[in-house]
Amino acid sequence: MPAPLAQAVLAEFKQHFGYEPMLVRAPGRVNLIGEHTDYNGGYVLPAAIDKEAIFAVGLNGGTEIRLISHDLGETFTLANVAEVSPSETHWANYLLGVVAQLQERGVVVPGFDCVFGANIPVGAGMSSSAALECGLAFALNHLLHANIGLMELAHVAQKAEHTYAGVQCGLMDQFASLFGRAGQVVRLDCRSLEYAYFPFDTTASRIVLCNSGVKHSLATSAYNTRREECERGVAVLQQYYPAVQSLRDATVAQLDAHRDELGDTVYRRCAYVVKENGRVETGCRHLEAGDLAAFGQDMYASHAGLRDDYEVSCVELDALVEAARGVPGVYGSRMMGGGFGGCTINLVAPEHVDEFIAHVSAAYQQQFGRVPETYQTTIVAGVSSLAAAAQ
Ligand code: GAF
Repeated sequence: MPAPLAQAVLAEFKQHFGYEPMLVRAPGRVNLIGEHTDYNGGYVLPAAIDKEAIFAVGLNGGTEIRLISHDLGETFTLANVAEVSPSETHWANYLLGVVAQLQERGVVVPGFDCVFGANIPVGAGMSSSAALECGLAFALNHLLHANIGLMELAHVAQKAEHTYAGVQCGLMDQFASLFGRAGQVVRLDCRSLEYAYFPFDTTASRIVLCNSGVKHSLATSAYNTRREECERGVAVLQQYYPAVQSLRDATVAQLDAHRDELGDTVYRRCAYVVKENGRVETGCRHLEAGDLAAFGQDMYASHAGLRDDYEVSCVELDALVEAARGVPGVYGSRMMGGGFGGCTINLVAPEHVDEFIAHVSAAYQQQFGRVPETYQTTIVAGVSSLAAAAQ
């Protein structure tokens, strides 16, 4: 039997549209380390998790797009799929952007119906938007026999985010949602697009997320500004080091040599990215060696850089990281995702998880007057269809 969310989404589809759809699940993601490195040609270390979006999708034989958000109880209709364009309906844009990207690649998209629901907290840095994009892209690719490979589907979803949601994101979130593997984290080289899976040993550590519950309205513009600052840094370095194509190629020594020309802000942004990229490489070695204590130190260093140099943290996230530090069994803690709110990711020894949650919740409540939501996550497979037999 599919999970309750899938059953509810399927039932709503059949009730509204009266035929059998394809059912697809698309997970959110965590990122162990490597934040804001993806759009700098660097490395990331994400995994798909057991928070997911569920889609029921079917071709309706006409030209209409009919979308229903199960969670919001809202509908969106477009009379002619050939006239797709950004909408005032915020949530619809993640889906319409995917249609537009498929069309740009020459796929003829006919009318279709879609009901979707998700248990990925929105704005929590767990990639709810990437799950929406990837789930629909996967479903339409299948239903239309478009034969677009998974990596290209990740680009379809990423471009949908750029063009219809206005976030100039990297590829990490869409890649993780599509390429996740149960029980494994995956290191992606965001330049070459080569990737390698690493087992994540849940007997040694659990991944616990603590949600600050904060969503800053300026997050999108600040994200895009960070990207521009990194590009400005690269433009300065390229005058002296033509081999520097992105910050992935730069060194701290090069940045130091041109600090005045870069200016303080751009210097700090770039220095953070260069160091964070190095942390993904050393972090993978620590994970392979089973040295969680060393990996955890990289996580704390990552958070400090995101807070002080990249300036994408906030007091609530800083407080959650500080509350985690020193709790027995906690290896490391840092903010996760784009920042300006959302979750911290914490690696915690299994036998200490309850104590950790109790401690951090009490500390957060004392400081901010509310208990943070916490999630013990499991690493799952990437986007897939739910077998017809299970429907
Ligand atoms: C967001 C973006 F969508 C990702 O591409 C990535 O840049 C991340 O922020 C920061 O690492 O999730």
